[in-house]
Amino acid sequence: MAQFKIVTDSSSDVLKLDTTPFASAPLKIITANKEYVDDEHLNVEEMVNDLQGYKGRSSTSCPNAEDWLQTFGDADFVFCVTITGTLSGSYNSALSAKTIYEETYPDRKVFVLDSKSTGPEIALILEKLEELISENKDYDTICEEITNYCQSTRLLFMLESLKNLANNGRVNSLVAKMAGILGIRLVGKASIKGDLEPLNKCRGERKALEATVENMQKEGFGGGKVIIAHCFNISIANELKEMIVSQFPSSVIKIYSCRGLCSFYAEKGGFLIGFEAE
Ligand code: X90
Repeated sequence: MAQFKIVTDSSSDVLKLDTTPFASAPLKIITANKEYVDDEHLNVEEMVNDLQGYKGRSSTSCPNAEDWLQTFGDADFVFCVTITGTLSGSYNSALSAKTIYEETYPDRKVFVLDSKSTGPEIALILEKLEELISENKDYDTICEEITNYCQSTRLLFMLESLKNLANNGRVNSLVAKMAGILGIRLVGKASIKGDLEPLNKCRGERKALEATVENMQKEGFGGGKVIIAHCFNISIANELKEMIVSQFPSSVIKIYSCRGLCSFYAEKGGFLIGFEAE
């Protein structure tokens, strides 16, 4: 039996880890025609293209306790990181699963962490967990250190449309409208509370990128780890990377493309950026 296991939901965009047993609980994206399961089999490009031409209702659903229990499997200690509990029921389901698991196996423990975020900020947290485990730290120490680490990570995002967020009641419609104007991009952050906090309305991509880098600095970025997740906008992700490197040569930057859940909400052209603050 594995001693440690790391689990998360598909909002993290992470499908595998290098050195630690790992599982991910998929969220689902639902339209009147189709249900997309956000696991490793999902064809994200096809989903995003389907959705672009789709005019009907669409929604998402989070893992339930049973889904989470399946990811826990057989491990002495499970670290479970969820999408923000402020906008999703995933965190509460994970807590129910923890209760059931610990009652069933009194010797095992599950640490459930509400990331208050999504995507690349969760990815940073998972990388850190893997690092702490590989350093042979014990369960309690890892719980404490990962809780501290979360205080130092941040998430910013740039969105061209907030249609899906607004239609599903995840932002108020006023915020959604200002990003709906052609050519306006909304730059914002994951708030301390774990919801969307608008920061700047920018005309054009260039302005949005400049605002993003300025906000990173304001948030205390000094050249640490950065992960950029984009929804079919690799050129803007590369441009952002270059701007960051030129101002902070010590930064270590990764780029990847969003999986299903983040693609659904960030929409085509958008990006999310997770980073370490000082
Ligand atoms: O439970 C569910 O159905 C999932 C609901 C998720 C709602 C929010 C997803 C946001 C995805 C959009 C930009 C970043 C926002 C960060 C806020 C913490 C990405």
